[in-house]
Amino acid sequence: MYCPLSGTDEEGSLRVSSTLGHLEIFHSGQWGTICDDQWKAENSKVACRQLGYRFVNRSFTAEPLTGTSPIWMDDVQCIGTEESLVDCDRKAWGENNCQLTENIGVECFDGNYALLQYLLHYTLPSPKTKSQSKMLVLEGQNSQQS
Ligand SMILES: [Ca+2]
Repeated sequence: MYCPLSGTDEEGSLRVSSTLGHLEIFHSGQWGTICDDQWKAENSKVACRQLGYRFVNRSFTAEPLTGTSPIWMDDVQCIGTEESLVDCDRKAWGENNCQLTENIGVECFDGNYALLQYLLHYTLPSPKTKSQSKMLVLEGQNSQQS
């Protein structure tokens, strides 16, 4: 599940490509990508918060891009409390040693989705009735004897 496009054409604004899933940042009048070098969880946290989401699902290296999209950011190192990726330690705009195969992507979610994930992972199977338990024990004994 990708975050929807939510970028406005403002300096430092973020959006996520709905087709390839990579993160894009607006700088100097143009959307560009962010390199995955040294990417860490704190970076995703800041990115998701900036996009208007409460939680990070995961980050990943997105599908390679073809074309001439600028690689705006590289070696991003956030603490996790920054309001924007622009506030994180990083190389200067456009300075990078990356290819367009190294675009970082993020998946974010909000509170409701978090609850859903929680329920899916932690809902236990309903307790067995007494007779079902007995049957399972008998089957076990049979298999040991044969
Ligand atoms: Ca780098």
